[in-house]
Amino acid sequence: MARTKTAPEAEITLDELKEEILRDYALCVTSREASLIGRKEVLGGKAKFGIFGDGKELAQVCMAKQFRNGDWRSGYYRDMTFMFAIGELTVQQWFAQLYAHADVNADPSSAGRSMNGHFATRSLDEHGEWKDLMAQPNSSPDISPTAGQMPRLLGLAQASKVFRNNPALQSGYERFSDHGNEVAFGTIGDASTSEGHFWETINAAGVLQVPMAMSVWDDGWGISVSKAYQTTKNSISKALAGFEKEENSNGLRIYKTKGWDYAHLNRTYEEAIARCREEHVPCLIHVEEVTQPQGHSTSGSHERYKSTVSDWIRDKDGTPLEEVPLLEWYKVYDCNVKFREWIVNFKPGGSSIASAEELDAIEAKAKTDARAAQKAAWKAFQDEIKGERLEVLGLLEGIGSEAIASELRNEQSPGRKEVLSAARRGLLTAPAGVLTDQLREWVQRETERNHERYGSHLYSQSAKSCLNVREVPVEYTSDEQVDGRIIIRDNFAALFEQEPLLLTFGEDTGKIGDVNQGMEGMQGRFGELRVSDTGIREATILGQGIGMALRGLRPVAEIQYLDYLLYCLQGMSDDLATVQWRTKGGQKCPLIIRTRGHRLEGVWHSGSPMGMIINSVRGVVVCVPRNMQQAAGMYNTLIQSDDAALVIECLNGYRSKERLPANLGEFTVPIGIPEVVREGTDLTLVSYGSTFTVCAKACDTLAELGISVELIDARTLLPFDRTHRCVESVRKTNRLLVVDEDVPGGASAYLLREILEVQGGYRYLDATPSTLTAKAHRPAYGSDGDYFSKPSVEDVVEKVMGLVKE
Ligand SMILES: Cc1ncc(C[n+]2csc(CCOP(=O)(O)OP(=O)(O)O)c2C)c(N)n1
Repeated sequence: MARTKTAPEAEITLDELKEEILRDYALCVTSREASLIGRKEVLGGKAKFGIFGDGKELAQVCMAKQFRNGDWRSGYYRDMTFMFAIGELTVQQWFAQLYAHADVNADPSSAGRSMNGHFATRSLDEHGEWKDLMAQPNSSPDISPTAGQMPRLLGLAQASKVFRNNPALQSGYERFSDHGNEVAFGTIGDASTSEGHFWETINAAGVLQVPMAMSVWDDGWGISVSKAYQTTKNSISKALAGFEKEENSNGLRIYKTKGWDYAHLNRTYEEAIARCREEHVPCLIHVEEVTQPQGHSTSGSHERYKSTVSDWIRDKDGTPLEEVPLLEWYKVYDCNVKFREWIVNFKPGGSSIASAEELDAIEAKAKTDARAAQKAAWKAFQDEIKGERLEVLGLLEGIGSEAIASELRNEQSPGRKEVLSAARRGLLTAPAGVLTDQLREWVQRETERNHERYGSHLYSQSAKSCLNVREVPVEYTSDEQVDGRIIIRDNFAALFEQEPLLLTFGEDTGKIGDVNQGMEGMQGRFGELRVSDTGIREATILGQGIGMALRGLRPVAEIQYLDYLLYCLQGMSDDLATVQWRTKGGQKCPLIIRTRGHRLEGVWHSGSPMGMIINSVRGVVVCVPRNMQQAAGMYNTLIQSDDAALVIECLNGYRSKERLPANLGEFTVPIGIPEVVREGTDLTLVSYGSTFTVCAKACDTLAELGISVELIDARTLLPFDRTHRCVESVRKTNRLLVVDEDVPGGASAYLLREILEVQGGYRYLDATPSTLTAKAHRPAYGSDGDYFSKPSVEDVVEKVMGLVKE
């Protein structure tokens, strides 16, 4: 589909105007046809679920006119027309995603991994290297949680501010930014503005003054729940009035327009986006009177809850004329219907730009085009599977599995599941022979292919994967001992010198250099743009990091305490952890999250919920250094890599004395390689983080008691022990204890499974494989509270003695 024109910068001729309007109309009606056919495809059983952009076409076409190469979108599932309009999605590709066609050429957004309506562009080439993002329109990858697109939108917009204002980024970064002239376009449904993420983002954008253009498609409903239950004063623009920018204040510009009013939509977007782009003042465009002709999605029908509701037909001044049932109102205010009326009545220079017949012809063509695109998408999807089915049928018949073969033959439109399931069932009872061997090989080959189709790219697969970073040993030229925080600070200073794209931000990170002074003096040295304070808003601190990393910057987002990571765990889990996977390597997000945790004092300053974290962020590297030298080495590794990572510094380590490395900013700690810190023969003890120090002390006591413990620091939990160093130790000691300060069955259970099951450690055990953890309750306050809540030296000593005696 042809891309719509961007905003006319010069006067255009009447012919050009006519052409543009009719192209817009064609786009609107073609998109509508796709939605109508899409619903039928789902209800007819050819796709699982459908959610469409019908009723929202016109506003999206008008928004798209202001979207330039280099701009970014962070939106939601209604935006199909916008994606068509910016030329980053064809109708056939849209249908391919509806069918879950697991091929990146068919569905470039997600290679069949996301349900329909989840859009993304491709920022990376096939090697995982950045493409020229300024030569293409960009869309960050959509996720389903309502308002989940908001935090990253803030970061996408903030990147423009950083590129515009950081003198070191004015040349050499042309593929990421043109002096910060890029706008980040957000879209959201009116009901989703009820989410905290929306408010947090709007507030932060108002404070930060970044080029963020937020459109609200207001159809008045969130599935079956109307605006009356969602939004104060029934209007998001009214509710946001206090955020409005005044003459000498920060804040947002707020615009109101109607989803069916082509001329007004165009004027509004033209003004709003131009000012947003130029002045870096965020704006909110409240698009009202939007309809939803087919209801929310293919799950259920809206007649159930809308048939008792009515709305007013009004004259052009807004005076109510007639109250009609809502579903009738939808027909009158349908944006495509209204657009058609407008075209017929629009007479620049006294003559119409199109007759009713011309518009009929456009509509007829839209029907044909959409149907052809659907058929082509279905055929491409089915052809691959049909080929696979034929191969399996031949083999099944050859080995005499006639019943399974005929079941597969009779499947109307089989998926890969049916084909592979038939092959595997056939193998269960297959006689030995050449064809059975072929079938087994076929299953094996397809299983590998399907892993590639559905499971690749959880972590970086590029040359910059953190697993490929060269190990550089730490060097010392003196015995100078310093507070741990100095190592962090001076190491970051070295990294900031090396990498102009690096920046950090968080609560108290800027002026005071974080609450533990790990960034002391850094703001003075590197400027407020690179070392900055944020509001208390973890979800959008994370979002700043995600958005900026998607645009090529190297953000380090600081979350003040591990306990408060929960506020942004949703984004870490749903968004950050899945970026590479859900785009099948189309985008990457090399964000480093820096936080501090484990034991200190107080219920909410000493948690170590590592099981919760590692089980929710597969796709993110999780580092649990035992001291600041290790932490610094991990940062040095991660900054060279394009994986997303979380580093948890030890809260009680900033004032502990450590030797000052000589090669700060250079030495690296390998990811996924534990360290045997103390060799021993009686028991293997695996630990990490702050508990590691407790274990080290316990080992001294145990040595005095004649027990020799091999003490291993896991160092990273995701990934864990890639070289199976732990089982090597267990093979020697025949006893295994995992110690941490998570709840019982938390991360310790994960580590036990890794060593016993994945590494096969169960074979070498002479005693119960054990864990020692914190209690199930939260850590109580004070030193006594800590002693009775978390594993102590005595706990470790007694546990080890018990195992050795067993
Ligand atoms: C966090 C979360 N809660 C609930 C849902 C289920 N859900 C999907 S769409 C939707 C309604 C959204 O309404 P609105 O934001 O107005 O967008 P619309 O679909 O009307 O365009 C809900 C509740 C979800 N996807 N995510």
